[in-house]
Amino acid sequence: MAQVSETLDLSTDKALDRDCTTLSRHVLQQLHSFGPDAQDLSALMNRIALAGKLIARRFSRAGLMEDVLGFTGEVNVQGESVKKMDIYANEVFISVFKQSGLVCRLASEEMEKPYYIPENCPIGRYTLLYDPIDGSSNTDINLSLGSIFSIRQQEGTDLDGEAKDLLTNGRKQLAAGYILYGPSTMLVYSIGKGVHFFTLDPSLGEFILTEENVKIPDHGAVYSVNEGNFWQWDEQYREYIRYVHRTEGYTARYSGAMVSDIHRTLVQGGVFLYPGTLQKPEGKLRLLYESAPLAFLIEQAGGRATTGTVDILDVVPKQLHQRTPLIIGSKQDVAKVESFIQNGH
Ligand code: P6P
Repeated sequence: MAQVSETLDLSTDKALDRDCTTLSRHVLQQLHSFGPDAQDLSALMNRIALAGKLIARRFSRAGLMEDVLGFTGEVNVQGESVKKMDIYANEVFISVFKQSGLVCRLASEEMEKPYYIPENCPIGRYTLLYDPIDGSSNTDINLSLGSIFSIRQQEGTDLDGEAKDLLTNGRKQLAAGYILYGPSTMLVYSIGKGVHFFTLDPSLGEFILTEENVKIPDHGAVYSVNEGNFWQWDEQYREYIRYVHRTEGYTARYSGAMVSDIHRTLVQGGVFLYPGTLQKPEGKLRLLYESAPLAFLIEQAGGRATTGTVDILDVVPKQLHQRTPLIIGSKQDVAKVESFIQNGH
């Protein structure tokens, strides 16, 4: 009687093994552990994946449903008009974590103060910081968007409810990543052991591993910036843009959703930048739940992220919604922008 293994088609084996490499299994494999900390991180990532599936499902049917798209008429703590999807996605993260027993707080772009898990719910020792929908301007025009997340461990007791322990540098992050709602829904994450791509298989309802230990090219042809702000920048940025305009081999791409632009940069190389402007010298992007998680990922992939003078992961915020200028991407391309900022050429 032939051994079962001798009759199995290896290609089927590989496909089956890949389909079984779910996010939670991958996290445990990464940590080579089944201890409580590993199980917590695995469960945290699973909850994030559930949030991503719920948001992706809403986006995929938004045009067919009442009252999903458009503005709420409110303005958030950032002074930005709020989209209905911003609120929905914010609530999704709260709902999937509230009873998880994994977190004590959720800090979001959409909430002035962190949401503290109520006393009647199991309290965990992690904090989730997130931008529920990054790129809201794309919600009503069916373009790609994302969610950005960062996981930190609570330090101290936070008795005053001011979450001051979150005001530390980005190297304190335990995990970070994003969900990209594009032609396919992808979850990209790192727990400090490389960057890994998962793609949602709607027929399974699972995020399946599609690429491991992704490395960003040292250089790419694309520079990604909103040139509509050209005359609002310091001269050094304008000089950099003149350089890429006149130098063969560069091209511009800018989607309006940073997660999309960062994903392209991670895969193809290049640089994304959102400089400070005359009105907003600190720039538009938030540090704790936009720039720091993306900087964590890009550094894990062999790239760089800087304010222009300081590495993003070394910046210590003074307040939860602090903004920062951001230059992020391939080592050589980030260095080129820094050279114009620091030396004018
Ligand atoms: P602008 C979206 O609001 C966001 O935070 C990023 O996703 C995006 O890169 C940027 O702002 C777009 O801002 O000023 O170019 O429209």
